[in-house]
Amino acid sequence: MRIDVVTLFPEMVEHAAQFGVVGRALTKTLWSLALWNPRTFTSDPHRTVDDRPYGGGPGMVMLAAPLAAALKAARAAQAEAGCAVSRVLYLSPAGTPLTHARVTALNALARQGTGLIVLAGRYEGIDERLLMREVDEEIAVGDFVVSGGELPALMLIDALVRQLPGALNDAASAEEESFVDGLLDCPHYTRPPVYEGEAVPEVLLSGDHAAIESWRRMQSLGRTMARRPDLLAQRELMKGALTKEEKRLLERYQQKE
Ligand code: 9WO
Repeated sequence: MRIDVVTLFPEMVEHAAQFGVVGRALTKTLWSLALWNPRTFTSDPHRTVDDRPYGGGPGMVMLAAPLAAALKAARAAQAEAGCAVSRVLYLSPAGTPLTHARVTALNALARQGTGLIVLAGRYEGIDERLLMREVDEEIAVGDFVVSGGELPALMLIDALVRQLPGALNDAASAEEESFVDGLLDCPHYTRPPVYEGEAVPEVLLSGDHAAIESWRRMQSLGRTMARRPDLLAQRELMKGALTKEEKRLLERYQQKE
């Protein structure tokens, strides 16, 4: 998988990509990363990348031309590296939401040879004409605004890379299936058996694997119902109504609460 990032702060992305699962996958060459700073594609003495918004208002808008030049370089580098096509992704609070399913779809595209170019903006935004001409998908990682697209871009990249075969160990990969099922994760416990007077749920110490699995499923269903009823509704559309067993587990969870 090949990812290029266009950003005014390449060091931020480069540095963050060195850690944990994502960094290990980079060392294993499961993916490769290249960074492009639009400032290096300017020719004026001040290396200008932004200007005041037409129509007035606060803040600055990123100029189209330096971004276009950076994107052109990224596309050329991806073609040189063997990518048949490139897909440009813009991280923005005005994008459509990133979901597990969307990550999986992008991961599949990238594995089939599409190079991903991730555009991270700063200031109040990017000239709309650049976005119109260059961007294939506008993606939001949540309904909030941050100071730039770099952290959202890193979230997208992390989600994409951890889905690559060999990025996670087999046990962890199987664990991932839980979100695929459209439910929130169950609670986790480790030693000590009693912490600050709070004991680990007895069933987890029982060695009864069927009972443990059933308890975890109950917790996932109960938490999803309590915290993210929208996910349960979505799951119902995808997979049909709750099974009798799932209804029974939810009732048992609600009795305990
Ligand atoms: C800045 C701003 C200031 C006042 C009123 C509204 C405003 N919106 C923005 C804004 O959207 N700034 C962006 C900063 C410009 C593009 C990059 N930035 C960004 C990306 N902030 N938050 C994101 C983002 C991306 C993906 N998912 C969630 C948030």
